[in-house]
Amino acid sequence: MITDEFSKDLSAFVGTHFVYTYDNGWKYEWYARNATTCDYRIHQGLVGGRWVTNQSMNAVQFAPGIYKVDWHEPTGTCVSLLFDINREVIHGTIFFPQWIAGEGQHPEKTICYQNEFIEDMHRFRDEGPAYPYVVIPEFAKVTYMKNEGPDNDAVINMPPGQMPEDYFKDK
Ligand code: FER
Repeated sequence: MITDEFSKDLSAFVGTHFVYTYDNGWKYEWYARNATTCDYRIHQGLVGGRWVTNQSMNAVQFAPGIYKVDWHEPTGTCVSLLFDINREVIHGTIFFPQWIAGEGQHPEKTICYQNEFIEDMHRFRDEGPAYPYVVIPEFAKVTYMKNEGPDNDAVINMPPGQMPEDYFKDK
C-alpha cells in the first residue's frame, strides 16, 4: 500500500494555527486541534461570522509537508483543504448545498457558533434544497502560521472579529 505509516504522520501539522485569504477575498482562520478534529472562524466570505470548534475531520500527509484535510459539516457542506506548508499556500474546495449558496438562498442561516445550533443545522440540511451543490475551488495565501500545540482551547474561543494577538507583529 502506498498509504500507511508516512501518510499518518501528522506530527508537524497538528497544533498548527493558520490565517489565510482566498483569491476570491474570503478570509479564514483554521486550527488543527488534533489529528481528527479542527476549529475555525470565518472572517470574510459568504458565511463570514460563522465559527465552529471540535469539527471531526480526516487528515493525511499527502507528500512531505503537504497535508490534505476533508470533512462534512452538520449543514451538509463538505470541505477539502490542501496545505502546502513550505510554500504557505492552501487550495480549498467547499461544496455548499443549494440552500446555503444557491441564488436567492440563505447563507445567513449558518452564521453562528455552530456548536450551539447543531439540531437547527441538521434541520436546515434535511429541509434543503441540497442540489445542485455549489462547488467553490480556490487557492489561498497563508498570512499567519504558528504551532499552538494540540487541544489548545485558547486558539479559537470567540466569534470572528479580531486576528490573533501577534498577527501584525514582524509581518
Ligand atoms: C476553509 C475552512 C472552513 C474553508 C471552508 C470552511 C472554503 C468551512 C465552511 C463552512 O462550513 O461553511 O478553509 O474553505
